[in-house]
Amino acid sequence: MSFTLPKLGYSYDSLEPHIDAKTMEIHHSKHHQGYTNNLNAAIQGTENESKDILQILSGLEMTNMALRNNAGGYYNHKLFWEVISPNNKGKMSEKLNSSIENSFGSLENFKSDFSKAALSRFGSGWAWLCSLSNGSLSICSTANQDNPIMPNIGCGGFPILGLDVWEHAYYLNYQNRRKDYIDSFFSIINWTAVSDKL
Ligand code: MN3
Repeated sequence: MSFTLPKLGYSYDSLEPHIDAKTMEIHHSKHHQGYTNNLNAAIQGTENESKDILQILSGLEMTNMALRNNAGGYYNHKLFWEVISPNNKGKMSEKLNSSIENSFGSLENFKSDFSKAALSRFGSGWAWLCSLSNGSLSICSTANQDNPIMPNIGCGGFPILGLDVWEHAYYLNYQNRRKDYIDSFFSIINWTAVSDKL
């Protein structure tokens, strides 16, 4: 199959002041479009052409860097756009709320642990909230465009929330202040969408 850049459910300027319009425009129309184009080029003429993105990621040959980087980049950004929305749109389900409390003690503890994972990622990468097969949730971080679906990444479970901490995600507005960007992220999480992924 051929992958296409997902449309956003909101305008580029609607996440301000948390994420500025220019960053959103470049991030979506240039970066994500680039990963999408390069993913299509990487699967062309290979067995991966007939697979969906989850099949590609879970069966990934990790030494295939073009596919690893661009399948990851395509999937990670698609998830990212889905789990943010203007002004905390949406409501956390009872199930997600109790999973967070059971797994982390409280919503505040979850935010603190997630922030640490995002802040301590050296260089470029992502912080994840993952749903484990035993019903609990866990937080982890991956480098570059890796994600928890890839084999043996040391970050188990299925991602239901992801935060992009590449500098291209925040540098225009926040420069080196990654912590401020992370704090702001909690104001634009679409909890309905995250709940639906659990
Ligand atoms: Mn990005």
